[in-house]
Amino acid sequence: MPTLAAVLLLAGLLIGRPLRAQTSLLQNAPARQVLSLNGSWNYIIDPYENGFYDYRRQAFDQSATGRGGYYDNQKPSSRQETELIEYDFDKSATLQVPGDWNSQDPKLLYYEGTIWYKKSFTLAPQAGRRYFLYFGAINYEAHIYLNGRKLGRHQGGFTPIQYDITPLLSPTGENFVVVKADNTRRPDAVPTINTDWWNYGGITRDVFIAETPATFISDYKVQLAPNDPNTLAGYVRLEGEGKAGQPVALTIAEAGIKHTVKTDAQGRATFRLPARKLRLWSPQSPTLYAVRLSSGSDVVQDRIGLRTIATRGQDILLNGRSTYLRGISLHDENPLIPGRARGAGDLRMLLTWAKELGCNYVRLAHYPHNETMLRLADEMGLLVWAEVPVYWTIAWENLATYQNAEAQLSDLIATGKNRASVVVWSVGNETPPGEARLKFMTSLVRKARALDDTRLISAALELHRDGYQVTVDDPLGAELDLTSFNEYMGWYVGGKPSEITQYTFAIKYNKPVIISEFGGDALAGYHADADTRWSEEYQEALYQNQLKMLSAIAGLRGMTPWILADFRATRRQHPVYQNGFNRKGLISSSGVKKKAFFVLQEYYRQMARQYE
Ligand code: GCB
Repeated sequence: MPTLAAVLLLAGLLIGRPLRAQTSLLQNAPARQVLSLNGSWNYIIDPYENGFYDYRRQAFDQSATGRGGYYDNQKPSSRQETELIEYDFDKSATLQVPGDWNSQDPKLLYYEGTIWYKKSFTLAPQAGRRYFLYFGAINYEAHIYLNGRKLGRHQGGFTPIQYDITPLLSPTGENFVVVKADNTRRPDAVPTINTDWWNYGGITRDVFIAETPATFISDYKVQLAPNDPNTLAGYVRLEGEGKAGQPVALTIAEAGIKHTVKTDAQGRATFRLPARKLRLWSPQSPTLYAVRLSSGSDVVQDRIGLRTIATRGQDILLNGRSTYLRGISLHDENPLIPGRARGAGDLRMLLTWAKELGCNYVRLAHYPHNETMLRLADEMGLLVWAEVPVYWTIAWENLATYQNAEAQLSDLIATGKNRASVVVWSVGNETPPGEARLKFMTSLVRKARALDDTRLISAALELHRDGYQVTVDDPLGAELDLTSFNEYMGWYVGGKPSEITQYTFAIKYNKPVIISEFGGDALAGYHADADTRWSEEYQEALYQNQLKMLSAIAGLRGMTPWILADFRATRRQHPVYQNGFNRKGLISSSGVKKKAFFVLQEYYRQMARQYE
């Protein structure tokens, strides 16, 4: 009898069989020579998946010819319409990419299902060059085709997707790419069907074609060795025919570093170098060094910050100094659209608000955010908690679900590993204790450690209560570097805000405590007394008393209250106070700061004085 694991694996391979394996992600892909495919894409709404299955529900792309789906982008061969073609991308409306579809057309606000996208572009391939089609993110499942040929299928709405398209580009230079994007929620997906954020669909991040020489630097990591400010450590990897035994030069001119390594048979080389008198990266002084890697004709430039992060007992040590994480949680959403953040402008607005609040830290909840966000955090001096959407009730027993979560975690780490801002990898949020979940989450923690030994690993846990006694003893906590938990005293539980100062915390682990969430809803502009829910005064009192209550925790080293700004959430249905928004923001969906914003701002001023 084959094991369940073997059957699942085989099923996954057959169903998801890509015609072209996804190539490992190019490090720093946007810094390559790129042809942007952002802008207008024609689209077809296809709730019946008519462009994917025939009328017997057989997938066209699994048929003998592989033809028949909308990805053929068929056109009548003569001006007279003699052939039966029931779609026409070029005569269809357009959506802007990057961007979710929900916020671009009122009839798509609640849409969950398939939308086809098509973009034509001109690119004549040059001999000796390689071309990679790169999508920053597509939510949730994508089938991707170039010139009618399938590149592959990808699951997961927040991580990059990349294919080597060199052999498929048309010699004439005229090409088209078609994407079937499907945001249908599924119980065994990551995240699962139940979340407290909007299920924005579509091609939500940048799309481009990155060009490299035939042999090229595909990956690198340049960071300080764990807990060692005087040693630079990392690796580089080449791909392509000449990848073995090649010299690769690493230059950081401002730090006086010039070092050459030679790749092994797999195209890999590691390095460990003394690096003295570096100006270390920190929120107060976010120094970024110009880093240059070159091999043969390939050159990649980056701007990299160097810092150490570690824990000692209940302290978090940033560059060896005890630090307090003055944080805020945020979604990858611009509340003013409202919709997914579309690029650097939207993201900078969010981080500027966080800086105004007095933050040195942000929790990028609950899924991988845009690579641009991590770079902005580097530049603006904000530490980052980065997370995968292992949220609430995942299908813990399903092997394919685990593999999916692990792939998303690996891609998150691949994308963020050179960013000084990122100090915490989080493997999930509010997952219910139990044996299968512990196994699943522990495997993710170990995977994260194996991939990156230079950052802290955590997860947002839950607590339990007995009278005024709160206990945090989730066994997963033993695996983690930080004790982080969400608590909603004064909102979901625990009585009114004025009562919550009576709670005391028993925390099992001798580790830094970072409160990953607390908060309550307030409708901006609604004023009442501090016992009236939804009022700004209620939220203000909740923050005042939360800060009192939490300050009694000896190991408290930071927090990321929920949340910077109001955000769309389908579960939030109160017709007066919510209207499809989670109103726990300190800033409203029209950009107005609520009273609680100033409570937290004042507390962060004090904490900055105490720790800096
Ligand atoms: C939580 C979740 C977060 C929700 C929040 C809320 O614990 O982690 O995703 O949005 O509570 O508002 O209920």
